[in-house]
Amino acid sequence: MSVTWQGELFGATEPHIDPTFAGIERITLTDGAWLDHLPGWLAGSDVVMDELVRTAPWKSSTRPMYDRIVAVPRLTAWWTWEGEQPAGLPPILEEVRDALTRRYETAFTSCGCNLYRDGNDSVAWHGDRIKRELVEAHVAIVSVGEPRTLRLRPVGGGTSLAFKLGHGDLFVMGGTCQRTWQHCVPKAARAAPRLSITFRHGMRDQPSGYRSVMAERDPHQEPENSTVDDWHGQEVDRMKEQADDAMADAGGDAAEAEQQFDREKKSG
Ligand SMILES: O=C(O)CCC(=O)C(=O)O
Repeated sequence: MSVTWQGELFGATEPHIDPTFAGIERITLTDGAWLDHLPGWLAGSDVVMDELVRTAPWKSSTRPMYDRIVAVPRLTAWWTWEGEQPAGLPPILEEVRDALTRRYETAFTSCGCNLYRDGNDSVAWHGDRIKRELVEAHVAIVSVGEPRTLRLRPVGGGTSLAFKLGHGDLFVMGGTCQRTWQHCVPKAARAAPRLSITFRHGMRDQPSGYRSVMAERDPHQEPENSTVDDWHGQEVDRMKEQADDAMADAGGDAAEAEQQFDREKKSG
């Protein structure tokens, strides 16, 4: 795959992290949600970006939306830990996972990567699917490459927050964040490649004594876990959310929603 991007000087050193998380900032949101933000936590992030761009098992997907098939606007790659270190994962990401597991007392069991090739790539407003299982969850994102804006907004409306994430920044969404807030990476008029590396945990994989509180289950819903199917399920959810957002903006008119979706894709 050919993705052209230019790293920064500091990003080209041997990849390493600070296991003490010195300087991490906790931001308390409403309704029991919080964020942890540590800029530049992963040093040598350009090396990691370069390796992942070249070697990760990138997938490009399509999804049905209304009566059309649309491309998912980014590339994705996915690893899970099933007893052993997943094949092909850069060793530094195993270190990242171990450090996060210790700090958040959470057994992170999957690593999902999104590659935003340019400003046309994006992810729509959503809360991660783990919200259906757990009232509280940790979703830890390490961003490499050129910073892109990640926005958050409370479910049900309110002022949104914006963070520019790239070059080894760590960003952890915790507490009720996946249930009470939504996040997205909007399209941008111009953007160099960025890659987000997200560590998630599944409910069944938690050690005994894990502190999270289980959500009340909807009896009509299938049990879920962080699996490849779950990842694809999330994609379907996001496309639906994207379609719903466009529909709401278009006053419920499906044809107008589709046109708006096309306009957004074109204008970036
Ligand atoms: O790229 C990011 O920072 C956000 C990724 C994301 O929201 C997701 O994969 O669910």
